[in-house]
Amino acid sequence: MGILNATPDSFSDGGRFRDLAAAVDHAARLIGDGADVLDIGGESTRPGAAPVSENEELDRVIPLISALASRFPTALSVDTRKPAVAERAIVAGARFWNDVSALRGEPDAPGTAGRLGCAVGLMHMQGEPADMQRAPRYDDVVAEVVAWLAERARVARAAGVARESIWLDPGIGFGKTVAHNLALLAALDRLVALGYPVLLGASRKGMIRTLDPSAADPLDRLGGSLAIALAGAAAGCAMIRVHDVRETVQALKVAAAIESARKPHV
Ligand code: YH5
Repeated sequence: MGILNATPDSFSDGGRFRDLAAAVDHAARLIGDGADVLDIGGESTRPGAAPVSENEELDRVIPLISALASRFPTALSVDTRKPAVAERAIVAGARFWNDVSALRGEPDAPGTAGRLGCAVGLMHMQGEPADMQRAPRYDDVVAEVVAWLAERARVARAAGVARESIWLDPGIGFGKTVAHNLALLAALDRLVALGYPVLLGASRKGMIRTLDPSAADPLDRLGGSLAIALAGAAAGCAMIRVHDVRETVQALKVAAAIESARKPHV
């Protein structure tokens, strides 16, 4: 899954059309680099980010999804917590609702997902983006995240979402310390064992900087992002959300080739 930048360039005065053209160019590059899915979000959910209105999110995301759906056969994902935005995105051609609130954004979120019949990504988050990194606390982070996601999957299924349309995501960096993130990454097999496909997103995230203080610039976090992608693939994750698609696809291909060369030993 390639992350498509759909938030406006605040340093450009070219307006909406320039932002749309730049996003289409970026999409073409991600597809050429080997992305199977493009994730399109109009709301920043980074720690401390300001909320975005529904109209603003629609204006950022819907014209872009329409433009991409008419140009490329690649699956499109909409990263939103708002059911109305998800619905318009699916109608415009998106196939996947990536919901970092796991259908808790609004009361009609589960019902909307069931009615739309799209695939949904349910991500774990403790707290809200505005305050989630203030004091993350768990007794047993792995057990709590796995049980919480199993419960959100149950809610989705009760609302009519098909079992095979549900994806689970541990939400790296969303209300978690580096120790919590590492415990989750070391126990991904327990999430995979629930039987739903697992989506993992850690590309360029802050934990990489904590482990390598020289990587203050997110662009200097490719090595750490690849290490996490490979750990995820080894544990059985079915999709990895990344900025650097070409490098990640290459790393995953080499790891898969090594895996296929493994000789069974008695
Ligand atoms: C995710 O994990 N994450 S938005 C801070 C960074 C870098 C990247 C520079 N949406 C996820 O990517 N959806 C986001 O520091 C997501 N899983 C799913 N399913 C945060 C992000 C980022 C934040």
